[in-house]
Amino acid sequence: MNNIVILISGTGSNMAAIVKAARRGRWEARFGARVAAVISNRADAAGLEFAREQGIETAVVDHKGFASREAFDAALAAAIDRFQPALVALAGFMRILTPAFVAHFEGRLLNIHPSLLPAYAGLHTYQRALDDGCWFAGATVHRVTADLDHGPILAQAVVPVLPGDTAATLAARVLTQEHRIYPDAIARLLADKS
Ligand code: NHR
Ligand code: GAR
Repeated sequence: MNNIVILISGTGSNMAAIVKAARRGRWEARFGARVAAVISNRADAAGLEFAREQGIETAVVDHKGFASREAFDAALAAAIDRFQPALVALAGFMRILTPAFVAHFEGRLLNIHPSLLPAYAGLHTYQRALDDGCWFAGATVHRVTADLDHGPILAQAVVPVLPGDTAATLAARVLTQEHRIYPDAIARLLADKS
């Protein structure tokens, strides 16, 4: 079985989009793939409730319970390894991962980032794009490397910046595209494997 583990920190709408795409696209029949677990670093992440309702295993590894990034990442890696995943998808996961963690999951780690990388790596992407006067913004699916938001690009979507946009309205426009390109990129990777 090609297990997929999804890491979240909050709402989990990208995670939900992947779960729904897996069902609609019959990933189990076509690729032998399923979303095996959703893991959050925050116990109050809303996405955990959706995952439980779908009958998906959930786990919480709270970064605040660890003295160092290395210790947190080791516990997180152990929680993920239980599922022997073919893919680990960061979906609004908000903790920077150590080089050791990235090496352990090399070739299996993906992220969706709310900008047209390599523009606007890091946080506050919408406000930075607005402040710079960009006419376009977007989202990127990329492989995760130790170099934050700099891994190989697997998919991008471009959206216009519209008059009167705020960070919130731009984020909402970008997010609808994220829900399309992230499941599509994962399905392509699974198709390549099978
Ligand atoms: N880790 C590595 N090694 N490489 C990447 O490309 C990663 C990563 C971990 C997360 C997602 C990323 C994004 O898409 C991601 C990509 C969190 C931060 C951050 O500064 C930056 C980028 C991303 C995720 N986090 C703060 C930290 O100290 C905490 C912020 C918070 O908790 O709100 O870890 O944007
Ligand atoms: C998404 O826009 C995602 O691209 C972004 O957070 C949102 C999560 O939404 N990711 C980051 O900013 C990573 N630092 P979701 O929880 O509803 O999927």
